[in-house]
Amino acid sequence: NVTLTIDGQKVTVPEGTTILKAAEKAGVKIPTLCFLEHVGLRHIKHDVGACRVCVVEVEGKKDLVSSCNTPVEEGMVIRTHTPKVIAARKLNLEMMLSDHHLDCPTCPKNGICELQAICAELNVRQIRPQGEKKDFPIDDSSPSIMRNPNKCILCQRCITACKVLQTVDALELYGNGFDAVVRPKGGLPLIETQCVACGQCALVCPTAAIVEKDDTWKVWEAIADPNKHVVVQTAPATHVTIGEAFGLPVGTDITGKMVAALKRLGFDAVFDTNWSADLTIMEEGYELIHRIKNNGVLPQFTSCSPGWIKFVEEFYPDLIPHISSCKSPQQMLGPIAKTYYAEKKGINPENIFVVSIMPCTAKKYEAARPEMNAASKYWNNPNITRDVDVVLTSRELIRMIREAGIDFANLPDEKYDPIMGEGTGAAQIFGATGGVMEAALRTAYEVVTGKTLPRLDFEDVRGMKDIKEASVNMNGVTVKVLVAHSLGAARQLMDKIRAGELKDYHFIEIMACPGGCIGGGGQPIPTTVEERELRIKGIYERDKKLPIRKSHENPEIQAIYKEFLKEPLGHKSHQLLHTHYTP
Ligand code: HC0
Repeated sequence: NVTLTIDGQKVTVPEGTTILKAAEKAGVKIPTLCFLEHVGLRHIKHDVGACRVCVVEVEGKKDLVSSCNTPVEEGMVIRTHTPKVIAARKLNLEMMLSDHHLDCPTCPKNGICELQAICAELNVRQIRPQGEKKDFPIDDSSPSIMRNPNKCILCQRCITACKVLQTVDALELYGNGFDAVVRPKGGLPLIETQCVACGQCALVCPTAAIVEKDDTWKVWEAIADPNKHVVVQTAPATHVTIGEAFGLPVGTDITGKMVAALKRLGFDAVFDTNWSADLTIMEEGYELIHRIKNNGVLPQFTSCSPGWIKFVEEFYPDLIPHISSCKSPQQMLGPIAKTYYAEKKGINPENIFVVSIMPCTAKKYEAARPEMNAASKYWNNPNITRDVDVVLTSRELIRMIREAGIDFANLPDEKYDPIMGEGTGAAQIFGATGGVMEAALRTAYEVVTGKTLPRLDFEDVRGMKDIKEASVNMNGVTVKVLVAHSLGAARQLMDKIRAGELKDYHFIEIMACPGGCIGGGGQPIPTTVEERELRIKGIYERDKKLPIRKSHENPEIQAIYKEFLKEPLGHKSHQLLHTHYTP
């Protein structure tokens, strides 16, 4: 242990502790800007000491030191708010502001900008170094993410998220001094790099240098168009996250309020991606059983997380045959709205406009993939638009609710519309890491054995551990499964499979984002480890309280098979619900 003095208080901490953490223990708050204790997962830290907002004075040292990455020493005497320290912090912030575009009122991060907040906290009242403003071009090449390098403060959190957490490594720090910038590797537009559109960079960016693409205007226009029948679907993870932005505790189940808000915004029908998550379980479960019985390629990988799909395409194209042919629930609901629903309601599918509310930036990219136009092909009608017309992230929906002046927290609970509105507990848990696997096991077990599961909760696949595993005996066959979240964890499994290991596993669930979709790149900011854990708790609580908790027992899923699809993996399923990827 090491004992030191911080602002006159003695504190003893383990060797290797940073000054910042020691101060925290002494009850002293040192301000930070670029520092992040955890990027996505508890074991990934970001402490490059770039912003120098956390500087402190160490007795006997001439220069100030950054507290986030300087370890304590025995007998150190530290002062955290001397005039020298206060002046240095202000000057460091002023330097950052001197070349920053100060268009705060119209900035997409207005109100949730960490640079704005720290300037308020540290009482910055002037910008003495008057510099030239940065003049980098804005990069809007990606359907998911907007880069405005003029807002970059070089904290490099995005680089850690991309390189260490996701192992995608699409970003780099380039140049020096005034010309320094974080940019896509090689200076390419983002769309031309290996970026998988997961948006974890946008979650950690303190300013608006990286944000989601804003598609809200397209939705306002569609709603106002009297010729359009605008339907909306809500992803599992949004059920427990939208409320945060309106002052409700993190993880609160706001399902009923979200439906009420969407109806007030003017959507013609409000559906639940939980419904199509149940549909996915039917198709994916039967696909797994088919692969096991027919010596198909195993282990089968889940296919619902589009960042993960892009990751396989970019880095492991040889493993593409392992990916389930099922489209994601988002991409199942789209074509079903423009076929089954259109027929049932007697609406011309050309006039149906499908909007998704997703926790995910990559879902925008997924909806834009060229093959995602099954309804148009089904009807052989080029006037039918894409299966999913617009994807909004949770943050964009929050903005629309605010724009419309809806008092979200005080809304009554309202119900989804019939036909595609019923979702089970199994579908609800899709939003948390391990949830797709658990939902699949609940159904596969009962389909294969013909017996009722004695206990629905598969605890082994739950929680924030990077890689989880479980095995379940089904009629004498031990089905072995693995679950990983974050692409760094996925990479560990993929390397093993490529090396010929993990051959005795049957099914692997991968979610690109830490914690699963509750930690998606489009979720409310902040999304830290703490928010992720509370949202996961909210997901499982909602599962517990739902009357139906197994996908195959969803009456609206039973109805679509009876009336339209006929059977899982049948002809119509192949036309509308399955896809394939080419290496
Ligand atoms: Fe997810 Fe999904 S669960 S990827 O994590 O499968 O985004 O929430 O909507 O599509 O359902 C995200 C969340 C979805 C899909 C579902 C899957």
